Amino acid sequence: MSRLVIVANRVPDPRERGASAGGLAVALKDALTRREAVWFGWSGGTAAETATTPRELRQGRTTYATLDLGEADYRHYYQGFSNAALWPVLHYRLGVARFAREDWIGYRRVNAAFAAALAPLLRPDDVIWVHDFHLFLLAAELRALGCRQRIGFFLHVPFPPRQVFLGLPNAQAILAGLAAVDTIGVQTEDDAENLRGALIAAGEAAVAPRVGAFPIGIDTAGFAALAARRYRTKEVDQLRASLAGRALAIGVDRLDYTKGLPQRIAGFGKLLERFPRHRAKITFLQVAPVSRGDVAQYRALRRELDESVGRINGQYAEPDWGPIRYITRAVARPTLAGYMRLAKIGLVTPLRDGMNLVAKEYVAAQDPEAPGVLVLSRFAGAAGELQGAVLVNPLDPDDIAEALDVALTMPAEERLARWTTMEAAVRATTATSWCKQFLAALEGEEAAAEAGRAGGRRAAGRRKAA
Ligand code: ADQ
Repeated sequence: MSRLVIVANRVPDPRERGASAGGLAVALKDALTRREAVWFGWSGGTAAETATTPRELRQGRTTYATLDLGEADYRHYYQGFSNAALWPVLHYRLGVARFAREDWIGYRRVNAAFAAALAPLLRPDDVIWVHDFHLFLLAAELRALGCRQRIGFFLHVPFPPRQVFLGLPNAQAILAGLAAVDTIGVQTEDDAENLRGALIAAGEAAVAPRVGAFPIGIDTAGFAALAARRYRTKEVDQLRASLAGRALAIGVDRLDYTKGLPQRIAGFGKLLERFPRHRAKITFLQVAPVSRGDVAQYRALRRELDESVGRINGQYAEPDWGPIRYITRAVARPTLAGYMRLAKIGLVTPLRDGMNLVAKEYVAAQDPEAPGVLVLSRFAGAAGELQGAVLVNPLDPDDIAEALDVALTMPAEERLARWTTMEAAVRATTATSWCKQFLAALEGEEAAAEAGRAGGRRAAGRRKAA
């Protein structure tokens, strides 16, 4: 089997794997244990200049090859073009995006630098799988260096309608860069339609048929087992005891303006205002560790949340009950899994999200005898599969309040019926199946082409013999 080369902005530290690992490391675990692999990308560290030769660390069958980013590249490529321009635009938020020519230049420079550092590590029959919006141009840069390997690209975040995407300066260059990719994966059919539309509008119609939807999943059985185990630990016991018999609603997100946190908090406030029977009967725990804390919009979001949580707690708290518990520190994943199982309501209301794995994790974490209710944004990719959720418009606090009321008063049979359909969906698309399907699409064509070439050689051989 040929070697798999994963390229992603961030490379996990293999020494920190195990129970606390999240994100892409979990999704790729199966693929990485079954074949020789290289995982290439940014170390997470900075230096005066971007490194030209990666540091390599071997663990199991995977070589982790990482580069430090130069200070200027960190500012322009990472904070600038990736986080301040692409991230908002891809989440339909043109108005929040900040564009600067130096950021675009930095983005191109780092994509080229990554390609130059990766190319010498490649073998002719490697299969390359590039991840996410930080590296839209990597495939084109590799091609420019003469790399002929199969290259796949997967976009973890949404792709907006072309009218939005084309508002991004340099949109055209990004779409042209995708022409170097053999298989382009996105999370949902809507994303695929949008990307195809943008490619066609940009004169890259030939690339459009290479775009397909590959919804990402979780390690469903693993997460369910983790939640069941962690349910019986001191941390979860303490949380349970502190609720004094009240229901728990939980939100788990990175502190990001796409996650709809202000509207969610406002929605919870509306619940207490409009449905007084739930006052002092429910506690909302929001875990949202600070991410990208050095970007201005994120600092503003933090201030806004501090204020609105304070306001609602001030208005509705009783001496023995506070409505909202809000934690901006990181909480370990295993503990979160236990909390999710305890929570009667999972509140997942991003304004836009590629998929949202927290929604799937909440479903997997439930006690099959007495599952909770998922209140889910219709604008999360996960909504396509999780039709058993109570779906809401995440921009509308009143809609969130009404959904919470529905969830809190839902009869046990309906809860079970809804959860059963969702659990089946979460089990049907897992991290492993996602990975297999994408690689089959990427390599299947190669295998077919290889078979075709072999067939052609055999036919030529027969003709010669005849
Ligand atoms: P994210 O925006 O990071 O990912 P999400 O899918 O919700 O969003 O979470 C990814 C992982 O991070 C999950 O395993 C989740 O449990 C974990 N996580 C989130 N918040 C956490 C917290 N507060 N503490 C600990 N762990 C936390 C991007 C896209 C998503 C897409 C994923 C995967 O934005 O739409 O689902 O990639 O493709």
